[in-house]
Amino acid sequence: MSPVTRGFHGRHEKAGADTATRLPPGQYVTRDFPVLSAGPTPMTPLSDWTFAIRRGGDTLATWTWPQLQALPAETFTADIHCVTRWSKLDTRWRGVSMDTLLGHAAGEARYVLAFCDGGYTTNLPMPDVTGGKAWLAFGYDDEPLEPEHGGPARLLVPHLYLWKSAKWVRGLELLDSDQPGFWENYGYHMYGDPWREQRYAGD
Ligand SMILES: Nc1nc2c(c(=O)[nH]1)N[C@H]1C(S)=C(S)[C@@H](COP(=O)(O)O)O[C@H]1N2
Ligand SMILES: [Mo]
Repeated sequence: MSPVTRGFHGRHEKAGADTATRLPPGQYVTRDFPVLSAGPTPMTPLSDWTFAIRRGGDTLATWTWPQLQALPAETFTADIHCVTRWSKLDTRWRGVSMDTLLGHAAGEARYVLAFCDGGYTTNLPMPDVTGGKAWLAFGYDDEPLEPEHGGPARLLVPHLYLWKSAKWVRGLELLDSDQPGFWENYGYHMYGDPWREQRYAGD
């Protein structure tokens, strides 16, 4: 019989020793990987898939799937935090740093709007998708990223609430001014820092 209180089992996992410092306010740790999608999972064949950097009407750069796979990739571990209050610690991903994809274009815009198959969008300041803080992720736990979690590839920006990590992402639109994306238009915070509990506009 475990001496641990029953309430610590199940969905709300008991925290490890360092969890107190790694868990943003109002979050609990889960071992599950919940799926949160505003619509059906799009299924774009890899032969049709591209990732694009756009500005205004111009496409500044595109990568096909084989071209993306040819770029230097990193395996990295991150804690992820959903605004619905679950956090998942030590998630293991593989992907290409957004620095590699944005290249010199990064310095020329202050914000980006990520766009996706299915029409989802989300906005981020350029400093939050550069400097080693964001990836185009296509692997999870040494496997290809599952479609329900955003495969073939999703944005991963672990230092912001997970709605900023656009699944099925197909590119970034470079912007001079901040423009709300899908959830931001419904009242979610424009920035979404879990450590400052920026869940909704005005937080
Ligand atoms: N394209 C797209 N990306 C999305 C979403 C979505 O509905 N569509 N949901 C967001 C939200 S609200 C969250 S919490 C995370 C959930 O990622 P998961 O389903 O892999 O847990 O994806 C984000 N990215
Ligand atoms: Mo979410």
